Amino acid sequence: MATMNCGRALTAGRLSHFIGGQFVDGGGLTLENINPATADLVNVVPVADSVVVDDAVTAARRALEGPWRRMSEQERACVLRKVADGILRRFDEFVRAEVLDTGKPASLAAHIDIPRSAANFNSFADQILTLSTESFRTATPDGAGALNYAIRVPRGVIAVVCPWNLPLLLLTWKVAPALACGNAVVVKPSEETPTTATLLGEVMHEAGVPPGVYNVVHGLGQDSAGEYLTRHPKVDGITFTGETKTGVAIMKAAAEGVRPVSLELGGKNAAVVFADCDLDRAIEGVTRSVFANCGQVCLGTERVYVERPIFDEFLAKLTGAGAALRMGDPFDKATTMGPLISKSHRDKVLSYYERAKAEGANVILGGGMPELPSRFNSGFFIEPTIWTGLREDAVVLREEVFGPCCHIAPFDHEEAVIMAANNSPYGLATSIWTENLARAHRVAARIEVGIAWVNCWFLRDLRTPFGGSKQSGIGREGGVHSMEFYTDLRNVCVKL
Ligand code: NAD
Ligand code: 6OD
Repeated sequence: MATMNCGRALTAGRLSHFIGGQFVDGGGLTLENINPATADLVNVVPVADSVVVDDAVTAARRALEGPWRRMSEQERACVLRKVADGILRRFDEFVRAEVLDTGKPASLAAHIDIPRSAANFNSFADQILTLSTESFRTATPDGAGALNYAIRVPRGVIAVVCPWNLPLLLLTWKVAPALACGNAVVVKPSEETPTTATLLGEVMHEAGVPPGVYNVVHGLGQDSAGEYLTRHPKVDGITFTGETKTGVAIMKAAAEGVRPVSLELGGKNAAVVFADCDLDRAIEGVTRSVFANCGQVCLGTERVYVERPIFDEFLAKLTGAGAALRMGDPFDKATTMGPLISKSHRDKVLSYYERAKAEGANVILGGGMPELPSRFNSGFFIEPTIWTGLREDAVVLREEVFGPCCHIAPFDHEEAVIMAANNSPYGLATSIWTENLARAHRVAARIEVGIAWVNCWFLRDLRTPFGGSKQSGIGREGGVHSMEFYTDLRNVCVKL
């Protein structure tokens, strides 16, 4: 049990790194953490240079020689449950920190981000206790035989590099199984959303996670903390969630030293709505999949295909649902959509809004920036947007926008819509809306994705395989698949 005072995550508007069980400053440079709803400064954040990153990796390596390695799976599971309890005990503090960093409605953070982060620790605590390995009796010429059995050993030091859209949820999705398996981690949260990862350091300390097992370094990606971490030769495995082009850079870094990678990358997900669907349910689900988190969900829908007989009605209802979204103060219960994460991301999304018009789209809803009360007028809000009429090869239909927008097209035949859905370099997720069970199974098996939802969206069971096909990623996490990534299998062969 760690008993030293570890300090505080945040002192006088300045966040710290968390290294070897202590909150530390360092690196010289700083970055400003901005509230996207108001453009106000939230905190100043130190940027780790290569020395600071090396300190964190060294602390993690040292931790692997200490009490953490000697703990049984039961003891580790117990510590993880205390981490989950610690997050829930400080629930409001975590919600507030996530809202200030992302601008998302507090109702969303309280419903999804923070409870799911605690659930990640409880789920992987359960899973480590039920993990089994294989064994074989092997015949030998002397007749006595041999026994082969496999054991799982922690990989070692895991680099965890995270995006900004679901900061604590996606971080804990990787940290919880990594720790359950007995590894030590160095986390590089997104430069846009550094706070909850840092606060989690306090919770880890309170829960008795030994110093050095959980480390956090802040900074940017390329030529900064992210790259120093993923290139560090003493890192044994890298797990990353973010853009596909960053995944390519990280995979190259991992090649040096032949380190394993798990990559959860971008998407350009299609929703397929058949005329026999439960329309109200489909509208509710597609509205969430297009607009939730201001469209900044990797699993979100940017291409909607609707069978022709219900196309007009579907379009009218989805447009109505998009128009009913309320932007503004994230702490106001009436607010249902927050801003985009940053000015530069809004510029990028607006450039796609312009591109859609240039490519001949009919703008059915939105297409620009909203007028909001003065306090939020400097925030990075953007209008929910719906287009029709684009050709399948339009840039806006090929590239991930990562904003609250979608294109809706009619279709006439099942085969044609499967081809359209698969006509993408990405393959992360799809949602299929139909009351015809045989068709649901048939289409789900044909769309080239890691996750196919039928009559639902973002319904998660943490034991199931999660990840992307094609350029949406490599590997699967979740349940036993996480355990496979975060452990090395060692076969023991005993001659009897
Ligand atoms: P990003 O790739 O720009 O950044 C993610 C993280 O990588 C950040 O911490 C960043 O600092 C770091 N980074 C950037 N360049 C790096 C480099 N060269 N070396 C090491 N680290 C580097 O992604 P983002 O903008 O934060 O997130 C949005 C993207 O993430 C979207 O494409 C979205 O689809 C994707 N995403 C995917 C999933 C999934 O599960 N498949 C989940 C969430 C988000
Ligand atoms: O639910 C999850 O486990 C998960 N990784 C969600 C990813 C969401 C992407 O934005």
